Amino acid sequence: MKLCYSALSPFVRKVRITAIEKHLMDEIEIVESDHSDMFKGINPANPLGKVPSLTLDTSDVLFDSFVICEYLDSVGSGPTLFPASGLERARVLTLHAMANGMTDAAYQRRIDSIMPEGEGSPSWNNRLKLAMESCLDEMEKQADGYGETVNIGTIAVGCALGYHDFRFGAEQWRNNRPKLAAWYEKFSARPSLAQTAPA
Ligand SMILES: N[C@@H](CCC(=O)N[C@@H](CS)C(=O)NCC(=O)O)C(=O)O
Repeated sequence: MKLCYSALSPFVRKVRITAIEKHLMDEIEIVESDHSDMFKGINPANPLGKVPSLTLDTSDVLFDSFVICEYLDSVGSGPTLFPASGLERARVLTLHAMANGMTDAAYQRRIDSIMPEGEGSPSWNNRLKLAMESCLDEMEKQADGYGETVNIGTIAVGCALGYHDFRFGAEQWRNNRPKLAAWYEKFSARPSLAQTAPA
């Protein structure tokens, strides 16, 4: 399997964490993305031009990160990260949707901040920042329930918080969110998160 990769992408990180948790890293070859012209996309294997994508030995190309993670979960070993059905599955996927949406908002703000002079939008940036803060507030309410659970929802929360620290550290999400901060400190020490943390 070939994973088209970018070292700092939080979406690629989610796939790498999943691959480590499912004991599949030895079967994955890393292919670097092409950053020569960001306005042309960085991954020719994906019609959307984005990373990650996973090319299988059958020549199938899987994207986006959620689809890749679910595939890896189904072919790897160890506890499942995606509950099979019913309300339990819906809850975990909703947590994933919130955390991944927060990461999307953070990524869009980051891209906006490096656009040529005058091409950014301060109003939209504020809208995205508000979404990130609302997600963080909701995570603080839920944090006691995360406990030691490892699934695609808590993995996505770990990636969202790691990316927030990496790109928006000055916004100090830990202020007034002690439960989430305590949970994240423990969760981010898991080998799969520690080995993939953005440097
Ligand atoms: N929904 C996608 C998001 C992927 C994404 O936004 N990737 C970014 C890197 S973090 C990317 O490839 N950006 C380059 C571009 O859009 O041209 C997923 O979950 O895989």
